[in-house]
Amino acid sequence: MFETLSERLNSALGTLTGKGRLSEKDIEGALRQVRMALLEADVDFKVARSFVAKIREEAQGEAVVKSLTPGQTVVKIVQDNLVEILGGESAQLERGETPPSVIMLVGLQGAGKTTAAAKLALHIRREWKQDVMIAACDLQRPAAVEQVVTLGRQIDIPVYNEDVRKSTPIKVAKNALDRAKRDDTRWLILDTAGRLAIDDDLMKELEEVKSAVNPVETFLVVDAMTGQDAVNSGSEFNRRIGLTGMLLTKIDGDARGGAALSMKSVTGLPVKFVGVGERPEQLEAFHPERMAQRILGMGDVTTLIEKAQREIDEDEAKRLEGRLRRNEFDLNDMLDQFRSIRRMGPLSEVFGMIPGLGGMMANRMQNVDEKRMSQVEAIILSMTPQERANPRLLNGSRRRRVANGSGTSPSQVNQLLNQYRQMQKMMKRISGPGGERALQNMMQGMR
Ligand SMILES: Nc1nc2c(ncn2[C@@H]2O[C@H](COP(=O)(O)OP(=O)(O)OP(=O)(O)O)[C@@H](O)[C@H]2O)c(=O)[nH]1
Ligand SMILES: [Mg+2]
Repeated sequence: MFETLSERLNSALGTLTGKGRLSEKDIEGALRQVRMALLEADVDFKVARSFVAKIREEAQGEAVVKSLTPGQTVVKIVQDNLVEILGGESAQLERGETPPSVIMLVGLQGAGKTTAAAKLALHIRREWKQDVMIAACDLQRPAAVEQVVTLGRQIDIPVYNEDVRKSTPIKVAKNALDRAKRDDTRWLILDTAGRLAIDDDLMKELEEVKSAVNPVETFLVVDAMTGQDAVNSGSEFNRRIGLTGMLLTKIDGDARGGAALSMKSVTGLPVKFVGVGERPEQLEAFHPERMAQRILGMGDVTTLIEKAQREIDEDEAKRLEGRLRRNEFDLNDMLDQFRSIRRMGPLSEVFGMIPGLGGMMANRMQNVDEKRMSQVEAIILSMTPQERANPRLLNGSRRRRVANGSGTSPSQVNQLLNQYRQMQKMMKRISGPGGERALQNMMQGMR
């Protein structure tokens, strides 16, 4: 996510942090690199220019001159301004006064609207424990309705739809609203049709749907990879239909980040959510502060903890703790642990949120570790249940069998068993008396 931008900005600012005093030339040099980094990330050039100008002004201020660590102070200035252009405060999802609160999703073809409808539905149900319904208002192609219906079935969210040949988007929207009212459903999400480029017919249709159901939120779904074009289409949609915010998709791809960084400044609309993958659970609320920290390689511990809490079931954690105390942590538990970490997302993303590891390092670890994780799974799955519960059974010939079965080598199996023993030891230390302290020491060791 924003790897190149992150790398560039960090190297620009890195030239400042080591120095005891900063000359004008130092600052100018760094600012030039910052500007280049932004432009290369496809940030709107006016936005980049005013960003750099603001930092220049603040960097000449007293705070920097008097600071014992002027480089750090400049980094802080950059961070604060980054938060500012990303939108400042985190924007919340609005609720209507009387249910259902309607969220309408609009955007160009393939931006990720349909996926986003499912993601938002899941998000709302998980965060607020309220009922959500999706309305299939894209009647452009029969397959579109089919796609939402299937998605809805997968995540167990009702989808309201009508016969494509007989209905219209407005009818579907109105009838869905009636149905939601009758069923006392709190949220209604409208998936609408996209077009390749903005055209008048599309805009008219969307205007009509909007005035028929009066949504509390109208989100433009934007593909982060389209860069400046996305920003331009954003302004146009906003002018015609009136938007309340944006949902930026595919920031897990090689998006250069420019769209995210320019959207708020150019359109005045906050980014409220970001899509970080294809799966329905891969949606995150957008927090400018956390995003700035991630971009500057400072990690994002808050999101990491939230993800961990979401993926690791509380009962499961208690059960594991009990097993640890009784010294029963076995390979099944290890496999569970690995799987819950994997569910948190690609490792590079997880590592990127740990301060100190930063985006760059996380990137390098990505391939190696994804492969290694799959190996760990394969190896453990090639063992018998008895072996998993009691790894001591694994003598030489059994290890060879496991290696064959998992397409690895006996030394890789040994490596895994060593890892298991280390993990077991570490877990014992953490869960035993003085565990908190041990954990703190470990965290310090990581920095
Ligand atoms: N990697 C990644 N892929 C995504 C994300 N959001 C959507 N996609 C993918 O993008 C493609 C298009 O998504 P859709 O949700 O069908 O897009 P749409 O805007 O509904 O498209 P139309 O209905 O044709 O206008 C699909 O292959 C999705 O899996 C995301 O956040 N990350
Ligand atoms: Mg669609």
